[in-house]
This record gives sequence, C-alpha cells and structure tokens, in this order.
Amino acid sequence: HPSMEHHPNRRVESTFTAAQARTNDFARFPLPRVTTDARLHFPSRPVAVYKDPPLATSCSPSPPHRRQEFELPPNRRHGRRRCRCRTGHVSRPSRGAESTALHSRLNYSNRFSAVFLTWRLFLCSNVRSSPKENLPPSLTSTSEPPPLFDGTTRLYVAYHCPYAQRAWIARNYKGLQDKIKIIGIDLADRPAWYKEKVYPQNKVPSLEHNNEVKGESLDLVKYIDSNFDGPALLPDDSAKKQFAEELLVYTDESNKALYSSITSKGDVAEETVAALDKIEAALGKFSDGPFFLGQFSLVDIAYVPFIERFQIFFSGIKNYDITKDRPNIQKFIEEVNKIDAYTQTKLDPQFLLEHTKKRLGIE
Ligand SMILES: N[C@@H](CCC(=O)N[C@@H](CS)C(=O)NCC(=O)O)C(=O)O
Repeated sequence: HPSMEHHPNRRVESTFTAAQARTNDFARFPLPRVTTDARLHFPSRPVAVYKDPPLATSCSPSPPHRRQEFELPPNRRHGRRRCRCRTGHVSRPSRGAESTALHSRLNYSNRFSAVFLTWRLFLCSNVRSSPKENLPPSLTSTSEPPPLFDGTTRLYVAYHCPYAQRAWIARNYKGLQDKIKIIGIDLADRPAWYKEKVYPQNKVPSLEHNNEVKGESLDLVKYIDSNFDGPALLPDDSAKKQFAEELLVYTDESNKALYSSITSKGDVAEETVAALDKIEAALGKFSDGPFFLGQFSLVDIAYVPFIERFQIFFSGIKNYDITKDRPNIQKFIEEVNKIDAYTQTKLDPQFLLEHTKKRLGIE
C-alpha cells in the first residue's frame, strides 16, 4: 500500500558507521536493526509495532519476545506458504508476511525484481517444511552470561554470520542438537563478558567444550567432526581428502574474488567469473554425487553459506545469475536445500539482500 511506504515504523535503523560501510569486510559488521517482523528469524531484533495493520500476521501462539500487535485482514490469513519460524512453530503465512513488509519498503520497480528474486530463489531452493529449531534470542550487552564452564557444550553464533553458520550446520548434520547448545550473540550490541570470559578474539563462532573455548569456523567444523558422534563429514578416500584440503584453503580466496564484484561498480569482474568457474569445475570432479566430494561433506559446509549469499547478492545487486551455464552449481544448490541441517540455518534471502545493500550503501 503506497501510504505505508512513508510509515514511520518502516525505516531501517542502521547501526554501522559510514567508515564501516566503506570497507569490504562484510563479515565484520553488525546487522542494521530492521524494524519489520524480520524478528521471526532474528529473535533478538526489535520488532516494529504497526499502528494500523499492514500485510503481516502474528506467528501465533507467539512467545512474548516475538509477539506482533496486529493481524492479517481475514481474507489474507491463509497464504499458500508456510511460516517456519525459529521456535519450531509452524504457521501461515508469516514468512510471506516478512517479505511483504520488506517489499513495501522498496519502490515499485525494485519491487518487481524483489518478487522475481524471491520466486527464483524459492524455485531453486526446494524449501522443506520441517519445523525450525527453537533457538534462544541473541544475548546483548545487558544479558547475563550463561553459566560458563559448567560442563555444557555451547556454540556461540550470530544468527546471520556465514562463518558461524558453518559450525552450526556441522552440529546439526551430526545430530548434536541436544549435545551442543546454540547461544546467539548480538554482534551489534555485544556483551562485554563474551570477549572477557569466553573468546578474547571477540568473534563468532566459538565453541565452549571440555572447559576450553575454540574458534575459527573451519577448525570448529573439523573439531566437531572428530570429537562428537554422528555421520562423518569427510570420506575415507585419500584423493577426496586431499581435494578437501585444497578446497578449504581456497574458500577465503574465492570469497574475496566473489565479494570484489559486489562492492565495485560495473560488470561482474573477470576474477569473479573465474572463481565461479573454478567452483563449477570442482563440483564436477567426483561423479558419485552433486557435492564437492561427491557425497555431502565438510567442504560443502564450508562453501554453502557463501554460495547462498552470493547467489542472492549477484542476482539482487548485479542482476547476474551465478547458476546460468553452471549446471553443477545449480544442482548443488538444489540438493543442499534438501538437507535439513543446512536449511535450519538459512535466513530470509530478502532480508540478507536488504541488509547487505544497506550496509554497503547500495541503492
Ligand atoms: N575467520 C573467522 C571469521 C569469523 C568472523 O569474522 N565472524 C564475524 C561475524 S560473521 C565476527 O565475529 N565479527 C565480529 C568482529 O570482527 O568484531 C572464522 O572463520 O571463524
């Protein structure tokens, strides 16, 4: 509704500075506070309370931290898509409502591409409808620390962080939901005790286990694989193991090459195309499955949070489809979206896109 575009509660409150926005390191900066019902996916984020009902609904019965103060008009209450909020509660159609809220902040031409993007991502993501795990709200500067070093294993994450997502997927894939507790940290309003008592590097992810705290996402994925029960994240085959190491070493470089085109004006750079082609070729190396080593492994865990984001960013910012003429990447995305351990950790694509565009000052 056009009048909603200027509604005072529709603004996005940015929490990063211009200096931060100018640099390229997208992982370091906190999310802007988005005043929509994006809280369905980010339990700690403040939620706008609309005075007159826009096109959104409550995820009812909602826990108090996510309660919405309005309902859909009766004729819009039953959408076709299901909401999968983090509480595990399944309702209709709040996930659509989140997109609606975001869409209405965009102008009309952007709205077309936003709808198109959502639809394309929906088509190729083959979204599953298993209920989301009930995750706690992110801890902020005013939150008490958990009872540290009490024997509980804790994985500290930020729900939007692609590095944390790696360790989180590993934990899910190995079926360790009851053994490793997820603790969300609000990076924009970080609790002082996190740096002082948990992880001096003050980054996420970190893992509190056996009275020690370890960090670095790729190390954590390997650590979780070797120190806990559950399906192995690496095959026995030595050629595959060696290829895995090469690919793990390459992640940072490929992320840099991909990210460079997002932050610069003009066409997609040659080095970006080369990095995507290299990923495409790597996915074709073993023919016993659609993943980097054939079957699903920790290499897929290392890449997927970034492939997910770059597909969204290239499509939404550069109008460039990373899967075009790259059938292996296309198939990879399709197949990885059938893995619940991963889809449990995904965020709304429109939310990620809007957040990144804001952060980079892209219109
Ligand atoms: N190399 C680290 C990178 C982790 C990282 O940069 N995490 C970001 C969030 S996505 C972070 O904690 N940033 C906070 C900061 O740098 O202060 C890893 O792989 O775990």
